[in-house]
Amino acid sequence: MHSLSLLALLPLVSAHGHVRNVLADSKWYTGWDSAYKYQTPIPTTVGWQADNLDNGFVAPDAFATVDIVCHKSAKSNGAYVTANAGSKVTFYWDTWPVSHKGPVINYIASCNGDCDTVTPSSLLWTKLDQGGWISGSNPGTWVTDTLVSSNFSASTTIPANLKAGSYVIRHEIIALHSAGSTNGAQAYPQCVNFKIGGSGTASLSGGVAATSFYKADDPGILFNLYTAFTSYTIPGPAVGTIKKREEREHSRKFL
Ligand SMILES: *[C@@H]1O[C@H](CO)[C@@H](O)[C@H](O)[C@H]1NC(C)=O
Ligand SMILES: [Cu+2]
Repeated sequence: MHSLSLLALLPLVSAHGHVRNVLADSKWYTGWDSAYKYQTPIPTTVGWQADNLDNGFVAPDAFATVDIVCHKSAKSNGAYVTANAGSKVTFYWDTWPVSHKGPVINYIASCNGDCDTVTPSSLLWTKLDQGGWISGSNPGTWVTDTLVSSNFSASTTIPANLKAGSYVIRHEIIALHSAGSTNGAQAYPQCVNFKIGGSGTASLSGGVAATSFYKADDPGILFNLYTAFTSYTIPGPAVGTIKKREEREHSRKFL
């Protein structure tokens, strides 16, 4: 692509948001910005790169494809956040439109080795935590409003006794402003590499492929914000459990 058409793309790029920074254990890391695609070489970042040049979304008709894992044509981009089990991690978007209300969800998967060589479709995910509807309706107050009023940030906590190793956290906003129509929901996933330290002994179990997270007609995917409602069902698997090495027959909620 030559530079003239690049310039033409720039106004589009500012319309939505991307995970610009990640903060963990008091250290800042660079997330991902589609503008990096045009730098030679592409700078290494903790955020996975993807071909979402307009900061765009994955639509429900692609929820069963590899695009939903870490976004379109995603791949690990060379760097890792270094954090200990039990640490808080904060994802900073550069901006987020207030109209794009919906759930914010975090998942984690083990790379079983080097995250840089892992294929997205091989990752098995455990849901770490989730937030969605807070109050009101039509459209109501949502965790995305909290994200906007918190300097476009949202946090998660690495499970305290997770064993050390390389992991990917998949941070995601699902925008519902058009979700009253079939194929109208918008998933904005961003994968981030972690080298998790500490002396934890627990491993993830029961993880699922991202291609099985959501269906186009899930109640939390096909959902009309612009009507009166009193509840909202966050889509995807239940918040996960991890198993302690010493007592594999028991499992424990993360939070
Ligand atoms: C807001 O977030 C950005 C990172 O996206 C950070 O550089 C900045 O310091 C934050 N501002 C405040 C007031 O915390
Ligand atoms: Cu939009």
